[in-house]
Amino acid sequence: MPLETPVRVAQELARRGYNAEREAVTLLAGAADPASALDRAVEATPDDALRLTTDHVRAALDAETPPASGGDVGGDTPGEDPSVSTGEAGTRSQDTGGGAAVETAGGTSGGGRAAGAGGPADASESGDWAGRSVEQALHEIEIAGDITGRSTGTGEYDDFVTVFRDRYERLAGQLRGRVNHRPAEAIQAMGGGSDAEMIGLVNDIRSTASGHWLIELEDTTGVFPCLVMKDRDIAELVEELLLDECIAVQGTLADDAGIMFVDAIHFPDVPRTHRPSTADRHVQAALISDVHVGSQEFMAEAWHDFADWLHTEEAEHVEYLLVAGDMVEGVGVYPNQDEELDIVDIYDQYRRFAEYLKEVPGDMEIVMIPGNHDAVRLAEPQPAFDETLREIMSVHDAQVTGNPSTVTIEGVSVLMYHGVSLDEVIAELPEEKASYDEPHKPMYQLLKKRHVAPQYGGKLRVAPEEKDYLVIDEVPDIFHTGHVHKLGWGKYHNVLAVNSGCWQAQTAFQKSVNIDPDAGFAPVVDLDTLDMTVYDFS
Ligand code: D5M
Ligand code: FE
Ligand code: ZN
Repeated sequence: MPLETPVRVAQELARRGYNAEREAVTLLAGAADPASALDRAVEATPDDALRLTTDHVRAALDAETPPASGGDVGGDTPGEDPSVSTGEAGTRSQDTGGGAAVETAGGTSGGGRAAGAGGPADASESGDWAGRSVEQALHEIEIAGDITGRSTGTGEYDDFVTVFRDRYERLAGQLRGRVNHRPAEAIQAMGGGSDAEMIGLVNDIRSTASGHWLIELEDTTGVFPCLVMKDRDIAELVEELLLDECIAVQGTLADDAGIMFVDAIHFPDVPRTHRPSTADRHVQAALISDVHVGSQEFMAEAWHDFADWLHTEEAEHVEYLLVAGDMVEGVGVYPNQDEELDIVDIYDQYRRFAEYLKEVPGDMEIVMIPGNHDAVRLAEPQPAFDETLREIMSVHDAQVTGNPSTVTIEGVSVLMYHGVSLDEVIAELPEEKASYDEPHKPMYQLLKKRHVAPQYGGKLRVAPEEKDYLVIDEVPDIFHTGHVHKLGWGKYHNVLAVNSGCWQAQTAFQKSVNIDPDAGFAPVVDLDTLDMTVYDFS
């Protein structure tokens, strides 16, 4: 491939896994033989470097003229090169188990993008690239599990009974094949020493005076106490339990038949053999959330860079944009929030958000669910934005749906959920199983429990409906959440879990509690392979 233009050079470097300093790219493009200069520059770059620097290129160009100016090649020692890593984000995201690289798409670092110019300028620079050409006829989006327009709950006690009964029936259905369970009332009638198996919702978890765990399970016929001894391997699983989640237990009744000694605990879980579906063609989706327009900390520049980048050749296959809630900062969501508002009227916030949405290429399909900062009811499941808000955001013909919803794109199902329950899971579970630094891990727990918000109460408000919309009936191919403002991704039994960070710099509250948000990143997933690349616009 001829490498006469900087954009071509940058693309070729990107193909080989390198980011490059802008001047390095310019130097290469101007070389007598750019292709061989690029080969040499890559050779001269330390193996562990992610970024090609001007020095690497100079070394390579010097070596091109045979009587070289004396042993310069390879003179760059990796340890001395400050630009070897893409910085904090690159390193950290490797830790989060993702395995994909963080690429710097914004700013002045090349990587296939012209600095500062953005959009159309990039297109003209890239030689024969004629700009985005997206075949919208190929687009396919199906939406399921959306509460919008179906809410029947009145908040009465009976509604709670109905929703918990539905939760039990559906999750028990997933566990039934694995245990030969009996209803609580049948177990109550069994004799001492009998083997027993039960499926129930966790009603209570207590530790006994001697440090064992007493778990009360409830089904539609009654409750039964189950004891997990502290020295058993399964005691570790008790640390993962949340109230109201559905599990199965197998064990033996005590001599007086009043309690079950538990030998095994089963979660509804995702089968290890789960094989995700993929798209039939190379097409990508950007998964973002927590834009928080209207906040003083909203990162407008990062957003502009992201939107500009979407117009470049590098992003031509990014045909879908999924936004998992918190479009705007909202009003009155947290105490003293008004002190940090840039736009105080909620509708004006959505008007401004619509302006930002306009920057996104018109040929992209957008799907949006609400979050806890949005102007819809706070209790989950949350319905989609109402007519007025849709009208305000209509500039882009985005699809709006409830929180949660399953959005199937060209055969790949994406469970979108804003993520308020993640705070609860992180608070309840041990650090290694769920933390803000590895936000994909609490997502694994939700997949394991097959419920996006198992524990009712606390910060999480649940609206009782005639069915439990928060149960994960079908295993999704991708699970996409936001809310905790941290970036992290990984695979759980082949399901790609992505928590997408945010577009809001650290707020005063976050500072006070040491939350260090990952702001200005765009995780992009290949729908044909489910591989992830994170682009950095921060
Ligand atoms: O919340 C972003 C993250 O920060 C989420 O983990 C909750 C937490 N957060 C932010 N502000 C507060 C206040 N004031 N109290 C408690 N927790 C908070 P988001 O709701 O998406 O902005
Ligand atoms: Fe948020
Ligand atoms: Zn949120």
